[in-house]
Amino acid sequence: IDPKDGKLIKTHLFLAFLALAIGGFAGLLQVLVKTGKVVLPFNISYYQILTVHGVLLALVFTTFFIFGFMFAAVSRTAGTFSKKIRLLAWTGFFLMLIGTLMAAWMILLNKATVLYTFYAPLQAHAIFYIGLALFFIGTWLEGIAIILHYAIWKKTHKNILSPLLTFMAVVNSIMWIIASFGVTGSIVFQMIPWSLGWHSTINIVISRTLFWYFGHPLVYFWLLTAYMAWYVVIPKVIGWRLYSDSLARLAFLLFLIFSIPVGFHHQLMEPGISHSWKFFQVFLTFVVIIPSLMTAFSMFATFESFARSKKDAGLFGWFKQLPWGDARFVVPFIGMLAFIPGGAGGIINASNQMNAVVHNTTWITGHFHLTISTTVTLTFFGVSYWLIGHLTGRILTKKLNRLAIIQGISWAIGMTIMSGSMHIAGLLGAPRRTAFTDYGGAAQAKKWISYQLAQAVGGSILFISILLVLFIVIYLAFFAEKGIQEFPVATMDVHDEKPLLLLLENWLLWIGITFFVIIIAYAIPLYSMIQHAPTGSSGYQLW
Ligand code: HAS
Repeated sequence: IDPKDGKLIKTHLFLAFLALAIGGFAGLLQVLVKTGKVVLPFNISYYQILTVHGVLLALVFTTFFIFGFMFAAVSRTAGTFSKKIRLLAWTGFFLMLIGTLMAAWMILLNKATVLYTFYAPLQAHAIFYIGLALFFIGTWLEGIAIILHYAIWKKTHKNILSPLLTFMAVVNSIMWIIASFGVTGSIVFQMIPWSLGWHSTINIVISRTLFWYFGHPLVYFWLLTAYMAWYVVIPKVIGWRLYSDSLARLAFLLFLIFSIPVGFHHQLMEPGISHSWKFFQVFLTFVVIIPSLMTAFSMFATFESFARSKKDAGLFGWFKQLPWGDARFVVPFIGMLAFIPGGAGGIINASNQMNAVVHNTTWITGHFHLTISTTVTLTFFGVSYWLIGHLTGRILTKKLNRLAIIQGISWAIGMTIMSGSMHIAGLLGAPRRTAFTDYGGAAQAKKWISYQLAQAVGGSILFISILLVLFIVIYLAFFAEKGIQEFPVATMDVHDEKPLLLLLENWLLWIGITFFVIIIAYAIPLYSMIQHAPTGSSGYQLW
């Protein structure tokens, strides 16, 4: 990677890890407070710390890391950015930074204790919302930089299939831009006027709907970045090739189409949306599971075909052939394993009747600590263990590699304890997003206490694991042995590209279908929400 692109990427990663450090510490405080044995000093509220934790980890850590990694992937596979594209990306970066600082300032002053979902009726200071709007506009500029770079590449490489990593980054950027229009619309047209006092009421169901229109593709924005590494980087790390280029592209296109029109599965328990539209979006949710199953198939096929090419060792013996001593493989692999129960939990959540049991309980918190905080996050850590060295000209030495494996294993142990107890307590009815309380000595609440203690044990192990990550990352950036660290990219021979090219890079077709499905899933329900705005609202229906 050209050092000029490298600087852009390193700055993104630096901010991501800074957010991880602070957000991780807030997480530790939370699990301790939840035991009922620790009280926060200086009147700091549990919900303020929860907001810091959620915003920094779910929004700031992920977004800066993802754009950093996508820039790296595109620069590595489609060539160095032009000056103009780099300028666009830097402009986006600074907007994101200013927006983050504005939001953080309000959260620290306790004027934006609205959790990471920030939807009405919780209200924050207007500066928080303006900061968020700037943040999203910044991400659009970064996404557009990726798409433009791809378009320029296409002009000079007519009739050639684009590099797979670049293609994936383009799909992820398009999905992000289309999805974040929803939440940015709500911030600009609902939240900012409302927080400035221009309107005294707000249409809550619309604000939540626009949030979840964005909120579910947000989780796939995280996941697809991990999938980029699974499909393209991991096969090379283990010394093998891509299993199937076209399968990977098709999976990504299916995510583009089906990630967005599924937000109602977060609102199954809410009034104001008719059953039939909820049913339709639940159906689409089950469709979007398919590309994940395709990914699982592709990963198994990659591992097995590689291992069997070395030595045919029976039904399961081939498993031993995988590089169990290489952190670049082991750490993301633990993430893949976590996605088996994590994905199964998602399927439970999406099933209407079972959602009634688990909604708003700590089961959900357990679900997303398996998916985003293990599957995705461990993949990001695994990527950092070679990407940072690649950018700084330093190598993952044997000792660092061993430490990185210990980090991955300690994460797995901490998360099994923490997320496991969240799942069980959730099934016993423990509500999510609540500070410690014994509900006036209620018998049911007593059953949750031992699980809350277990969460503190798991959470403390996870915090130690975060310290290990930070140590490895800082060491790789400044102190590790100098040398060339590979950026692994697996390829395969694609013999007849023409038909694939015509179909898979036909953006008009795929984006057209995406909008078509979105309009079917959302147009009528949104119209009905506007039409049936509660009486007493200002008459503008959005408020
Ligand atoms: Fe989810 C709530 C449904 C996936 C994140 N989810 C959340 C929230 C977050 C989140 C953050 O339907 C909470 C939001 C909030 O604050 O309220 N989720 C699903 C479904 C899936 C799913 C159907 N979620 C994710 C992913 C996330 C994520 C991915 C982050 C990255 N989720 C829901 C629902 C709710 C929800 C409801 C709302 C609940 C409520 O009531 O509030 C699916 O995408 C899952 C499909 C996945 C699979 C697994 C495939 C397995 C693979 C691994 C292969 C392993 C290998 C290893 C190769 C079917 C690909 C080899 C192994 C060997 C053994 C050798």
